Amino acid sequence: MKLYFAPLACSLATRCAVYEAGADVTFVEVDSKTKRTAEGADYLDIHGLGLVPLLELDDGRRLAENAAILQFIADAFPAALLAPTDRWDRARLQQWLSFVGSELHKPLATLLDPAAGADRKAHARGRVEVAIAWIADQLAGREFLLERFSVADLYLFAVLNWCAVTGVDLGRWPAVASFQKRMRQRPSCARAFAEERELYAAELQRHGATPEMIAALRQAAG
Ligand SMILES: N[C@@H](CCC(=O)N[C@@H](CS)C(=O)NCC(=O)O)C(=O)O
Repeated sequence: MKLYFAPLACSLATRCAVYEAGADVTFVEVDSKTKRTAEGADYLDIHGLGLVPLLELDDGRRLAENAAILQFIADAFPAALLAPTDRWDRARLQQWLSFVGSELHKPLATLLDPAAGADRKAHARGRVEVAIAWIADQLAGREFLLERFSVADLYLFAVLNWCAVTGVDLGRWPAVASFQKRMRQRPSCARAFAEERELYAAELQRHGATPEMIAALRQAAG
């Protein structure tokens, strides 16, 4: 399998899932600005929307969308216990994947978008705060979004990382801040984050960021 990803994008969740599963996957970096892959291809020829993640199977079939890819990995490697199989709990997993994708990922992405104006950003910030407050309520007294660890936790981890660079202070929601701290310490997440942070710094450098800018971003990202 191949995973098309961009450093520290939402595709980080799938990298974590791959490490959790011990799966044999080739990672293909996509440059967010040029849309070229590290293999030299035009990514828009591979995925017309230019979005990551994209999973390519050995027979060439391709699967897009975080929620679908994460569940596919979970189902392909059942021994890793990354998703519940019980019908109700599976529906709750899908509920969380949808929630993170629509209520948190998208408004956080607006905060990261240099083309978004102040009004759009203010609206997005409000949505992010409502979503995180909701997650904080749900996480009270528990370790994971469901009764046990699942790919939904990985998706949440991947997008919450953007809070540090968008001025969203997770300290306002202690249950969420400690969730994120726990996830950062999980071996799959710690490894994936450290690897992609270096790749992200390299991408910034390719696009002209100074060493000082990169150091400042590294510090903000933790
Ligand atoms: N609905 C998609 C959204 C994926 C997405 O927004 N990916 C971002 C990175 S986090 C991306 O590829 N952005 C590049 C672009 O917008 O051109 C999914 O859940 O997979």
